[in-house]
Amino acid sequence: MKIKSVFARVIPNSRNQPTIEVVVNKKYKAAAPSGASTGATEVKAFPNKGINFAVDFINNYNDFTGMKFEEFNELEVFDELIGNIGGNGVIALQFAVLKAMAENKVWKFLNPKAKKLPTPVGNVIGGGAHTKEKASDIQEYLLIPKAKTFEEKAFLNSYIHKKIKTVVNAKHKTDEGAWITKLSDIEIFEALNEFLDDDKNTLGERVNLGIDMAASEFYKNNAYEYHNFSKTVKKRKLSRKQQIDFVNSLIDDYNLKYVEDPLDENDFLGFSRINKKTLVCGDDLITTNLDRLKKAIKFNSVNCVIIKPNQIGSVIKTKQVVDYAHKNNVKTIISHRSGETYDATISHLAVAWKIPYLKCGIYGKERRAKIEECIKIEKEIFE
Ligand code: 2PG
Ligand code: MG
Repeated sequence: MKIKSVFARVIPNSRNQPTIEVVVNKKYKAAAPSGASTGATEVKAFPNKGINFAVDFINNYNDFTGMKFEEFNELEVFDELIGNIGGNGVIALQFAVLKAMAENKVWKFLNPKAKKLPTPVGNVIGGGAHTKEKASDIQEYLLIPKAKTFEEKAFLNSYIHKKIKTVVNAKHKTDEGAWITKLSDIEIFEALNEFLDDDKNTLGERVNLGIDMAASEFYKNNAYEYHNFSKTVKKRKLSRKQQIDFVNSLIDDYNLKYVEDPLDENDFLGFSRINKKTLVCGDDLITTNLDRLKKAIKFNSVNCVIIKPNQIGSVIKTKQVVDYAHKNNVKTIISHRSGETYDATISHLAVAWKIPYLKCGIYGKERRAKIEECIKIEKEIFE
């Protein structure tokens, strides 16, 4: 594939914040998302000189025309531009060139033998940094459906999302399309469990629960500060030890199968004390960074890692993290950001790289884009 043109521009993400879109050869478009609960060790989304500088740099300061690309690894040449165009600029550029190389069939280009779709992990109730309203301290209550096909799993998530609105008396949604409720953190677990167990469709057997605590967001002065803890106790401060015990009791009491960022983003040792009968996942802890993943494995902090390409600002380095995790029996979950675009490259990467889980929300056009893409890929593989 030969580059004839590269064009960058500013587009709004789902939170109406500016992000970057890159178009290669007038046809192949890609964009990068943005987080709200970002990890301290993530790369900068945009350079110090700002997003407009990144756009200008791609359009006017760097001539990409004539460059040839045949293989995934050749995308590494763009890694060095991170200082000029930021992590988001590099990712949008690499995704767009990858799409051009693959003529949009990225999964097939990367792995023509791929046969498995990821399980969609869906954010159904939320709060934390993903809303300005009074909501749960826990950022995401997640559904992990069990069914034969991706399409059936995605349907289960949507069905529950639709039904749960009235159960928790919700009116508004978070940035990721999850319901906002005034119920306390504990009451939400109870409402979800009760709903799943009660449902005549035996949903309890077909869906597991998980959470993303994004605990760094409410870790202040050496304590975890809850503002909506339970029905009777609203404000509650937990020490590190109490937080570890609390998370372990949640795993037992509500049969949680997935727990992301239960502790502060630098507490590798604390993570090692979270019960590994569930998937204990590092997001802000690892920030898709190979050195941090190695440290987490050494400390036995996690058995699962979030994969977000723009946290590390390189699709090549992202792949290295995925490979290293799989080699060391650490599960991977590729993830959207709270400020999203219609770009669905992560769906393709999940299939091509055999990533078992895809966290991409349930509701909202930007989230649906990733789900629809997986349904499309499933049809391409199996029909
Ligand atoms: C997370 C993500 C996505 P953000 O914490 O896992 O759900 O949120 O993009 O705001 O970092
Ligand atoms: Mg997270």
